[in-house]
Formats: sequence, structure tokens, C-alpha cells
Amino acid sequence: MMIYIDGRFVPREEAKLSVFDHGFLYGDGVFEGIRAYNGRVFRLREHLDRLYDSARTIDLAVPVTKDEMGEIILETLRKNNLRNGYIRPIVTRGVGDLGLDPRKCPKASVIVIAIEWGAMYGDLYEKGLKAITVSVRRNPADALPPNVKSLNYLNNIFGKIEANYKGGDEAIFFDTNGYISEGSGDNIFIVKNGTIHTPPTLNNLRGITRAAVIEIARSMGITVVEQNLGYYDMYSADEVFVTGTAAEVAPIVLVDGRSIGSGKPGPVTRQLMAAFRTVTETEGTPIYP
Ligand code: PXG
Repeated sequence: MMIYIDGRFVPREEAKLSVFDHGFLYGDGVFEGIRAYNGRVFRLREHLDRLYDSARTIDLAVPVTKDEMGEIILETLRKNNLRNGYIRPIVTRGVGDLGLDPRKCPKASVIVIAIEWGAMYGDLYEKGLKAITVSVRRNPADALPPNVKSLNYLNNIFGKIEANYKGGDEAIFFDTNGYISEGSGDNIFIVKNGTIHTPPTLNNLRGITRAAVIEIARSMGITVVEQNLGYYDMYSADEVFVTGTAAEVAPIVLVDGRSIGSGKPGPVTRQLMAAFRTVTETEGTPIYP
């Protein structure tokens, strides 16, 4: 495995950062998670845009241009002979001292890891996932905005730990207003009477899979409404599913021990899973032009 780090490709054993890197010391940095399918990178431009928007929000100057980053991502896939895989670009604040002031870090570091990675939830795409609503609230927009894909995922990890102890495959977060926010690493949707509902993106990550699924659903003639949702909407839904680059489209059949709809992955979710597969297999930036 070859990893890109600050202008060079090195074997994974040599891909190391300083313990004074503020990405390590403070979670000061940003990242992306991208998938490639069938020799193409899915929605590369959207991931690059989000990475640079995350960086701007935390006042982090990325030392390569967006186009260069795109090329580095493709080259990392090529160096590893990948046609399908998961790509993790990371931009850290870089090396500073033990104070948290980012002005002490003269140069950000860029790392790109690409690995082979299949379906994240294995047989649960057929059976459906069990989700748990967690007591920890998603970071509010006026604290660490959940739109920033930062290296500080402790809020998400708190939720994941709670879901793990309570026997859930995924955590579902509420925001500090009591509205449904998202999963620990995916966006959430509910289906009711044939209409899809999903929370607006002030309280969650603007998922690229979320956007793709909304597009796909609308192209199939399904109405998609972005609106605030609460417990009621979820517990009384016909179907619930989550979307993410890692998770793809994954049905949720149980929330807090309660069956959702029929208790099996529903027809709208199944249709979207199939359509999403088709779209990911056919569109995207070619790795090997
Ligand atoms: N919400 C959050 C908090 C995420 O981290 C998504 C939604 C989905 O966004 P995309 O653009 O991928 O559709 C994410 C992204 C994991 C893992 O191990 C998941 C993400 C990132 C890093 C790790 O599950 N998800």
C-alpha cells in the first residue's frame, strides 16, 4: 500500500506524522471519505468542494489547489492499482508547539490513503440495521458546525459508544432543539405514505450520498421534502434509511427496539438501493483515462 504524504508516495510503514501535528494534538484539520466504483471516483468534485469549504471554515490554508488534490486522489488510486475502493484525503494543521494557537503551525500537511473496502454493513443491507437514538446531542451549528468534516469526531464517537453499549448498529442523533440530526457517519431519511423526508442540513453533514439519493428519488418521481423531524416522524415512519459514502444506502428496521413499518427493508428503500448501485457503477471521474 502506497500512501501520499506531503508530495511523496511512501509505503504505509513510512507514512508518519509528527506528534506535534495539531491534527493529532487537537483534532485540528479536515478530511473526506470518497468511494471509487468500477474504475470511477464517485462525485469527486463535490467531495473536493466540501473538503475546501471545511478547510475555509476552520481558516486552514490547503497547500495544494483543488485540481491538484483531485489529481493526487486519482494518482493514489493508480499507485495502488485500485478500481474500487475508499479514499481518505486528510489535511491537518501541521506541526506546531503544545499551544493550540494555529498560527504556530506554518504548513498544513496533506495525506491521501486509498484502500479496498466493500460494503460496510455486510449482510445488514438485506436484514436491515438496528438503530439507537442517543442521549448525546449532535454538535450545534453555533459550536462546531456539523457541516465541517473536521478531524474532531468525538461527538460522533460518543454517540457510537452509546449505540454500541445499547446494541445498535448505528446511532441516531438529535440536535439541541430536539430535531433529528443524523447518524454517527451517515444522513437519515424517513419514508411516509410514499414521500421521503429528511432533515435540512443546518444540523448535519451535507452528505454527498444524501444529495445523490435525493436526486435519484426525484428522478424516479418520488417527492422528497427537507424538513425538521422529531421522534414521532421516525417511530411512525413506514421506512427509515441512512446514507453515506461508507454506509451507502442502508435500511433501518428497528429504532430503540421498535419495529419500523413492516420490520423489514421497505420497497422505497430497496428501489433507492438498487438505483444508487446503478448510478455509482456508471458515473464518476475515470481513474484510468
Ligand atoms: N454524516 C456524518 C457525520 C458523516 O461523517 C455522512 C453524514 C455522510 O456523508 P457522505 O458525503 O459520505 O454521504 C458522513 C460521512 C464511518 C465513517 O466509519 C463515515 C463517514 C466518515 C468517516 C467515517 O462510518 N461519513
